[in-house]
Amino acid sequence: MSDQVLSEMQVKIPDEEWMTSGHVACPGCAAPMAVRYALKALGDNTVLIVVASCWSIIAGPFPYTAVHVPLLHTLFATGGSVASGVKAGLEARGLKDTTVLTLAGDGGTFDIGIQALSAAVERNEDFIYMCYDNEAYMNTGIQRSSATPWGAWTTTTPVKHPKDQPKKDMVAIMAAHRIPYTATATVAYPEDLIRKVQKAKSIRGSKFIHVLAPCPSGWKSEPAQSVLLSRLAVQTCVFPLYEIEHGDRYTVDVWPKQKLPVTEYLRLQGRFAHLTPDAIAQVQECVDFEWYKLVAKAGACGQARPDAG
Ligand SMILES: Cc1ncc(C[n+]2csc(CCOP(=O)(O)OP(=O)(O)O)c2C)c(N)n1
Ligand code: SF4
Ligand SMILES: [Mg+2]
Repeated sequence: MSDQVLSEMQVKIPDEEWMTSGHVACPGCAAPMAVRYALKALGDNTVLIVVASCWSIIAGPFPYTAVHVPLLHTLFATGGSVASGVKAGLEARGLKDTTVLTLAGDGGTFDIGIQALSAAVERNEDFIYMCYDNEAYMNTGIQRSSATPWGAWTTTTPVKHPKDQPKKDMVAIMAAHRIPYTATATVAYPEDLIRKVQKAKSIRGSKFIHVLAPCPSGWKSEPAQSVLLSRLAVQTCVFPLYEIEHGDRYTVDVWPKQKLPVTEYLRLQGRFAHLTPDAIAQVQECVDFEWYKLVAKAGACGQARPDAG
């Protein structure tokens, strides 16, 4: 038996490619994979807004880009406001069907851009905001962000003083705005990711998609293991795949066939190599607590666990 993926039978990955192979991400970077799938879901009637991040580099040097859609580079703090303005401009020109997709890292979303993002989604502006979360400020040298998990090494949380705060729950913050659609995704479940982006496209108003994006350079992991790490994040329940409609209707989209211990995920990443057995037990306890909370919320919305019969 494999994981139960709600979208598996319904979604076919589109053949069309809107991203070229000429991007300049590090080998094994999950960030371009996420955008490749997102553009497959959206098609070419899309404007991509890229907030300052690794993706500003990944897209390629001017006048070239690695995507076959209009692309606008913008400032670190402005993902929400630029998306609002671009959408208004498109509508003023009668281009009501064009999708605006903002792409930002965790630093640009959880920290620096949270004010503009909060304001835009509170107005229920019509755009999709995708945060690719590699859990640190990678482009400038692996500094900790509020998305960095507890216990992780970064250059500003060295091994002797690893991060001592938990990861900010950005999905809960977006859901608290009661926007029409909030979801999590990873590149290990591409049908699930594509279904969520297509669903977001079909809904008018603000949509937030949080994609875990393994970064071999910052996570000290093997480039060939980024998809595996994305899958293990889901199977250990470190990063569950779920969606929330209108802030309170929870659905768990992938039910691991067997919930794996967090060590399966942590041991493949050098950024966690210093963790003691006690520290790992603490991580496990927090992951279990959050997972059972999520299952309870989905249960309260009428979703039964598949293995509950
Ligand atoms: C106001 C401002 N401060 C700092 C920077 C420098 N800067 C560019 S990208 C970046 C890191 C972005 O981190 P994140 O959003 O997590 O994306 P990642 O690089 O990890 O993909 C920083 C600090 C900037 N462009 N603008
Ligand atoms: S530093 Fe990390 S996120 Fe940035 S391009 Fe390299 S692998 Fe990707
Ligand atoms: Mg980052």
